[in-house]
Amino acid sequence: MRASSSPLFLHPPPTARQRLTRQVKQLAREHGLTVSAVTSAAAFPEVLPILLERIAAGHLAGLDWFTPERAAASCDPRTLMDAPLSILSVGIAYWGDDGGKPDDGVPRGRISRYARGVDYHDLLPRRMRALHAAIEELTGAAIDCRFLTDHARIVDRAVAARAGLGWYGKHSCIIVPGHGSWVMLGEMLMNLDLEPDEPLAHDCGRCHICLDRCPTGAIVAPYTIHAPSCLSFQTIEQRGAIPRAIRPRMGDWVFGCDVCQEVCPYTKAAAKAPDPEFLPPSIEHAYPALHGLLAMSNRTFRARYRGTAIARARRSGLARNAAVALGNIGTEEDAPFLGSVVLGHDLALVRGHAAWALGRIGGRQARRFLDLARRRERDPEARAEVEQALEVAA
Ligand code: B12
Ligand code: SF4
Ligand code: SF4
Repeated sequence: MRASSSPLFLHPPPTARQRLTRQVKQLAREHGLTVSAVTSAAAFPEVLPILLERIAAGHLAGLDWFTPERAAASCDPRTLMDAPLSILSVGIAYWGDDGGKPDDGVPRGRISRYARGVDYHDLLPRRMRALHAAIEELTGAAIDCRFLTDHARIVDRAVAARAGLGWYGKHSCIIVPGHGSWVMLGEMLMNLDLEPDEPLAHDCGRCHICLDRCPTGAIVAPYTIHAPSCLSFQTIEQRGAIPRAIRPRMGDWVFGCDVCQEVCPYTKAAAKAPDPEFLPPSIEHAYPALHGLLAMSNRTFRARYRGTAIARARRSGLARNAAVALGNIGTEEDAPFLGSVVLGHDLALVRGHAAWALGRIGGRQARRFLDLARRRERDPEARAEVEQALEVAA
């Protein structure tokens, strides 16, 4: 018998590094990290030209921290730690059945699924830290580690793609086998030598559904997002007025946008097993009443949304978004409420967007409130909104 046909030869025993890597991944699952995969801590030289080209083309305009210098640093993990050896790319999955928007006659907005529960900026590092302690216990050694998620110093998706945690969809999100793109990503950069995984050989083929269905055409080409057109940017990062051309396309989104992910065929195959900490504690964290968002005090805002990613939009941003959403889905019945916002809200940004909403809804009552606001409004931008709304109000 030839040596090569021996079962021992075909299945060599795992090396110590492979055994350790398997144990680390098992520990990751036990610590609430749905998926994990390993890549080396080498630089990402192929990513830098893409980032620089996107900055130069204006696709990242408005994200002021996204400078060429930051982009360069984010492509080299060695700027974060002396002699790192491996990156453990991790993710928490959050797709599930949410029952849909309630049909209760209340005009309600829509919040992106990733933001409905505990803020992932807190959740991922908390679980990664617990995993780190478990790895130190396992190895009996102190391990240098940086915990990263949504950090300007690393490109989360590039790490996940090289580690084979998932692959790039044309909507530019990482699609993770069995979970679709509904996975929030993080990394542990460590001076621990783990066995790297291979990137996945998978792509979207001829599908282009997400490009066709994006409400604003923000996916300007496969794998290319024009951030200023993306509803996620406008509803979360934008601090001033939302461009008028984008407002009608927002529909009922008041925080983020999930459309390109929802329409993706891989979502149908995604496990409906959201991590419990991603679940909304109340309907106001998933489908909030728009009148409530517009009437909200700072104190209510903090009490309701502290500890969630929604807090990033601030009360001003969320109320502004609610005004736009009410303009899109509201009826003449909402005119008196919007009128009270136009005449009485403490923030000019919100008064201006409520004026836009009244103009879009139109009708006799809407025009009456806008006329009154034209006489009373002192803020120049809000006043300009009122005047433009009067021009379009039918
Ligand atoms: C800036 C940013 C945004 C911006 C810009 C989005 C963008 N696409 O760049 C805005 C505010 C618009 C945004 C929106 C969203 N974001 Co965001 N965002 C980031 C952030 C901070 C940086 C992303 C970045 O580097 N962009 C620069 C561009 C150039 O990178 P990119 O679009 O990913 O492009 C890559 C691919 O296109 C690929 N590529 C280019 N050409 C080609 C060609 C081929 C053939 C292939 C295969 C690949 C490929 O290479 C590029 C570099 O990796 C990351 C966190 C982080 N630190 O990494 C989160 C992150 C990307 N966002 C995330 C999420 C969840 C979202 C939203 C879904 C939120 C929502 N529901 O509203 C939307 C999705 C919008 C979309 N379709 O991308 C997750 C994505 C998780 C995942 N599974 O992919 C991240 C990773 C945060 C996290 N830690 O989980 N986001
Ligand atoms: S998040 Fe919404 S607006 Fe942004 S690219 Fe996806 S579908 Fe378009
Ligand atoms: S919708 Fe189609 S093109 Fe877009 S990410 Fe999903 S599979 Fe790829």
